[in-house]
Amino acid sequence: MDRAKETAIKAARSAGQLILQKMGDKKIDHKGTFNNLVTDVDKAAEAIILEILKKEFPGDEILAEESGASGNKGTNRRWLVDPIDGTTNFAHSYPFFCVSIALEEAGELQMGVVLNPVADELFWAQAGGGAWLNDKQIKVSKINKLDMSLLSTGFSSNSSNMERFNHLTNITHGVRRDGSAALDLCFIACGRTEGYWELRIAAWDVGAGILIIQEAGGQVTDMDGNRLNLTAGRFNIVASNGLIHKQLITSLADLQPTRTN
Ligand code: LIP
Repeated sequence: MDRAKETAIKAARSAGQLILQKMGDKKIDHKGTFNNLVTDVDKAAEAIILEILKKEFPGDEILAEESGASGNKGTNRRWLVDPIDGTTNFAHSYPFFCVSIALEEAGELQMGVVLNPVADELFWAQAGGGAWLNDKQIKVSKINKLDMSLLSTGFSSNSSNMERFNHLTNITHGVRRDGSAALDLCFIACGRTEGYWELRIAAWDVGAGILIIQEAGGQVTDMDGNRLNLTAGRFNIVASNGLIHKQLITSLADLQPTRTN
């Protein structure tokens, strides 16, 4: 698994270098709706990552945000790649985005890497090996009360989440909407926030962050508190330091006008 981690870090750093170089020189396009953005840099960064992964692991399957599924479908090893998580931020040169790369084996997350190239923060984890920020091990926070917690969420282009955002904002220390699910998850892992939720998120957005939180002592489930199914196209997610998980699930459920899956 070390070779997978080293390869993922190499790919993330190569993509991160290009992303920073192109911050002031990108072409913005839309995927479907007017506010679901993609740039030429997303695609170029993904091409760099996939070239490195396919050279090192030609027998593996890859699911990437911009190019979809590729590689060997018959294997039980699947890479989850988001070349720029936080594309809308990047498109506006708003400096909060990352590269997210994860590896699943037989349906279990084994390795995850999230690189924030602006802050030069590399979050990573291997199953059973703890969670790390650069060369320091990280742990979730010890805050055990929802009303003392700082949360985050996202508004993927086709989900309504405003009522929950308002409600949770009023009963906690606040809810941040940073625009990068992978970094939202890593911020829980290193104790900067205590919880996160989002509707209709994709596996490539959260695969690496899920393992990093779990290895940092946190918890990730669906909105009912059950195990996530990463093979679903899009799914609802709740993540936390574990200590506030039940309180967060309950508060979100209090408000669900209709169950959205
Ligand atoms: C983004 C997610 C974010 C979500 C956005 C978007 P992308 O991923 O990280 O949490 O709210 O709608 O899906 O598209 O920048 O890779």
